[in-house]
Amino acid sequence: MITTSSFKTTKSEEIFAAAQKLMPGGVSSPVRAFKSVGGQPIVFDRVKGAYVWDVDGNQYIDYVGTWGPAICGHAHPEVLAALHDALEKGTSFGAPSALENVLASMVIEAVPSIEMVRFVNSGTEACMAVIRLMRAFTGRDKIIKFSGCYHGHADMLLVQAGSGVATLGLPDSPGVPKSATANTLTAPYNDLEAVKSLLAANPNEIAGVILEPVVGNSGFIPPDVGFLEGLRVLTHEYGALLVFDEVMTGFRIAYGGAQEKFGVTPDLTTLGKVIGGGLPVGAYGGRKDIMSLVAPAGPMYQAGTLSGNPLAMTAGIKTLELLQRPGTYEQLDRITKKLSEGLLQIAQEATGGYISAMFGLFFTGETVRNYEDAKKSDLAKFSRFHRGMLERGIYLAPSQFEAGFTSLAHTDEDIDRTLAAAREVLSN
Ligand code: KE4
Repeated sequence: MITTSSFKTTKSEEIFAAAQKLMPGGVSSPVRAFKSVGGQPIVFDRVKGAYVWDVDGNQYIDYVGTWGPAICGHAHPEVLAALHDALEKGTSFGAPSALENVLASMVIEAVPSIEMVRFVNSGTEACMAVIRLMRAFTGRDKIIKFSGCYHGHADMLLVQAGSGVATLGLPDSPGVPKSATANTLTAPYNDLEAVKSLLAANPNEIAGVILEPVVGNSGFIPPDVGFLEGLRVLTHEYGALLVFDEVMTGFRIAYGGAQEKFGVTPDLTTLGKVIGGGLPVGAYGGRKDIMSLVAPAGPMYQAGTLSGNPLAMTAGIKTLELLQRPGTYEQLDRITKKLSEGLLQIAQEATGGYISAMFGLFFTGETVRNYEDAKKSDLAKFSRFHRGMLERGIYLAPSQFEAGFTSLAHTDEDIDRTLAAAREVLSN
């Protein structure tokens, strides 16, 4: 167990200093840089189960889980064994493999909206492709997204985005031409009236609505009762498509994702993270009549050298097999309930919650229903909390505008240790 006095990060600091000379901000993805929580990021040496060890030998209980993929725990022995076998056959084919059929069948069987699926290499690619598909199918150009939702870094989606964009307080992003975002309309999350107004004001022009069915990229924000159902009715009414971006929630909120949990079936779904078991993957899928437009079956072009590669397919297949085991989601719900309710009890002036293996905490007494609300929470207090927990061996997402993730590897003892650390940090 780390204590504040034993918390040494000398090697992390050396490696990160060198990294900043080699890579912008010293990282391969902005949110890893700890910009909004202060201090320096710790440099990972290895991960296993619910734990991370940094290059200085400190061990942490990990609630980021490489941003979602590690839902079965890091470096799961059965995933590693499957990958070892797959490696013997090569790392990339660039040609059809039976493994793609296996994972595709598992995804189609699990996710209510998906009748056909296309694999890509990231959630960004999946969301970029699904926007193109929405437009190809409807012949319309405009889309609606929600402020604070993040769907990867494709130009047309970098509008009032969450996650790292929100973390860094960027007003969107330079380099994105106005022409690329002119057709991207935004509404506050959980605001059906705002969506209805946009649909009515742009008759026959809106290809579809894309959202995180449970928001993780503004911090954890669940849909109001009736919000998802309302979007389903409105999009039907206006001939627009409904797209659930389940890159984060897929196979985490439930085996069939948020659409299974809430009983609302979109027209299209994007996936990522969990279905690659820690290797680069993304996917988009949905109604057969829509997916049949995707090249080479149809004219909508999308491609990728490493799409469907045998290693990501193997890790994804094994991960979903592990998640199919009886009791999985009951265990994830139990352990996350204990953590989330414990944190809220300790934190007092705080709000938040959890659904299955996804949780969040805002330091505010007000309800957080959208990104604007989230921004009003005490961000400075979150930063102090993050640092205090890190110094006690608890690794939380380094941004208020991210969700926390548990896994099948987290134990009651881990949760007890986490709550003990939170009591110490929040009592100071
Ligand atoms: P990737 O391109 O990072 O694989 O997926 C983009 C994406 C799309 N949709 C949702 C709902 C997502 O959460 C993401 C990516 N999530 C962030 C963390 N909130 C990835 C971490 C990072 O950017 O480093």
